[in-house]
Amino acid sequence: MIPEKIKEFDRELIEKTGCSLKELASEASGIGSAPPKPAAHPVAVIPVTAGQGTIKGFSEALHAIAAYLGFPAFITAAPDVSGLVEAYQSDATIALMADDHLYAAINLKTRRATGNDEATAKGFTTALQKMAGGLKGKAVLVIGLGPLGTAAAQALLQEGADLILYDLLREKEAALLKSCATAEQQRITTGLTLEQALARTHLIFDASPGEAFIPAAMLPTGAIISAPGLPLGLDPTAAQKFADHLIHEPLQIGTAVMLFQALAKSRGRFERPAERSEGRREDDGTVPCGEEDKITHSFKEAVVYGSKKKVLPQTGRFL
Ligand code: 2YJ
Repeated sequence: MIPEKIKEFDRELIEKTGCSLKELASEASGIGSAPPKPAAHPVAVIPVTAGQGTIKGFSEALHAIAAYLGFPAFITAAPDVSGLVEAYQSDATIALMADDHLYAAINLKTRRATGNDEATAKGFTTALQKMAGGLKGKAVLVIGLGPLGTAAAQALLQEGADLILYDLLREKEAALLKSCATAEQQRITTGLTLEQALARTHLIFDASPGEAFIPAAMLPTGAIISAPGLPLGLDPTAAQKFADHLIHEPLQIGTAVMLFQALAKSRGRFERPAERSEGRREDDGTVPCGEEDKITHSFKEAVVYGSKKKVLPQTGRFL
């Protein structure tokens, strides 16, 4: 359960990265050295009944994460539009809400909107960078090139890492490579088998929805793994063997980064990667407000509140 385990999670995060959740999120969000004080920014968590409906414990988990970071947080009494009205009337700064397709934080005062994929990619890239003692000039293997993996590739390039891209659908590697600037393309390797890729680097970003396809024997000595992908690509033995250098959780880091990104001063643009083949992108790779609906993303399986449960493949909802 996230609400009960968040302190323990933070302790482990500090052990592995040297940073607390708050420090990591503040750094990953890029809001600078003097971040706004969470205490001054109430967060309204709005349950959403659209589509597959509310998920038991989901709003409570978001509430617990926001409160742990020092935001005055509350769950609106009513869901959906009434909840949004309640958030405005309560003078909340940030609304947190998710339907079957998108999990977003919206700053109700500045109109800045941030999305979970991009925030999760930034947060887990920062975690990898901390565990690795920097990423500049180092090769990082990105496994799984859906929206999260694509956002991670962008974040890792920004950190100065060289990339090895791997996806079961090999055409995704070529498409991502093609979408990068020429200078970035020089830093990207594609077309390797997973075994070849893992023989070239010990730094791994697992954004794949595949489960337990990486046995311990395939991982190099000293492997360091950032794994927001659900479920975990490492098999249970590998996960246990590399536990001290593995970060894998479904909600805390992404939500924390979203909250801090939502406090950034500029209105910004919607911070989520577009499907490469669709959707207009700005020069900085973000998607303009109003065009988020062109984006798709899904989880095949999610881990929420400490128990593993299947999710519907069509929607990838947390269950
Ligand atoms: O309010 C609720 O309880 C539900 N409407 C929550 C729905 C949660 N959304 C999902 O599970 C999305 N498919 C996942 C979005 C995360 C994107 N990285």
